[in-house]
Amino acid sequence: MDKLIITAALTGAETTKEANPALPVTPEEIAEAAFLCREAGASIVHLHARKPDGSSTQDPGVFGEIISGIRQRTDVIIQVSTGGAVGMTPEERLQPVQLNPEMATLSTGSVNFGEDLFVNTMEEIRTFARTMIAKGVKPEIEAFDSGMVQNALTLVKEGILELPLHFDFVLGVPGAMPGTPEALMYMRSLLPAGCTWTVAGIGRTELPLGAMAIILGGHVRVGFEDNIYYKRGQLAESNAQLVQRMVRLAEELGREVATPEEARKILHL
Ligand code: KMH
Ligand code: ZN
Repeated sequence: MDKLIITAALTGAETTKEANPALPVTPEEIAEAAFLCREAGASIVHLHARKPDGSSTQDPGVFGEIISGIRQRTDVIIQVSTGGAVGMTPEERLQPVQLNPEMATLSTGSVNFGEDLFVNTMEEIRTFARTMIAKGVKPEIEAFDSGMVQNALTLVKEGILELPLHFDFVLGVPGAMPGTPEALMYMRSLLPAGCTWTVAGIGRTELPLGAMAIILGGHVRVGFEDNIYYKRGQLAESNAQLVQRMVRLAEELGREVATPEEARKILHL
């Protein structure tokens, strides 16, 4: 079994400081959180950016500040979001890919997102994928529902993407695939041989789905984008605290944790 790749989703687009005061929001806070998560055992950081007022932005200037702050501190793999926040235009969302990060997310379908809609038409998905491939940026397929796996495989048939792909099953978003063991097993069953996958369980599903992924040979995403609690009624103190818990679980279950260099090999970066 490959070593475990832990991704830290540090900020997200939706989480607020009001909900968890430890949320990193400024470029300096995000870079420091990335460093601490790397120290704790994360090999990838998934990045969103915020304006000074805390609202979500895909401004490449702000992403550039975050990325240079991280690069000054550590060798962690940088993955930018192209999901951004609901309501942003595709052009707006794609901007951080211009900074040549090692990875970027690629959402391969549309989905209800609580009260909102997260829209990704097939033509938009193709444009995002072509842009990433042209720049040598490794896409991580964000699959909020099973049809999104099928859409990614359609792009493989069309010759736009190549196997093996790397997937992130985002489970437990209200309106999308639930964060249950059955849902994870089903999503995994859809993948062609050789593909890699990680799981981002939303809210209280982060911990049990992470434990499943450790056992099944998948990888794990944790962090304030997906979950702000350490346990019921107790806020997490930091993203690194959530990473540390996954490292401890992996150790107990006999799965070694990957360094960024090892993660690059596993993901063919
Ligand atoms: N904020 C969500 C609407 C991604 O980062 O690629 C989309 C998202 C996915 O967070
Ligand atoms: Zn995200």
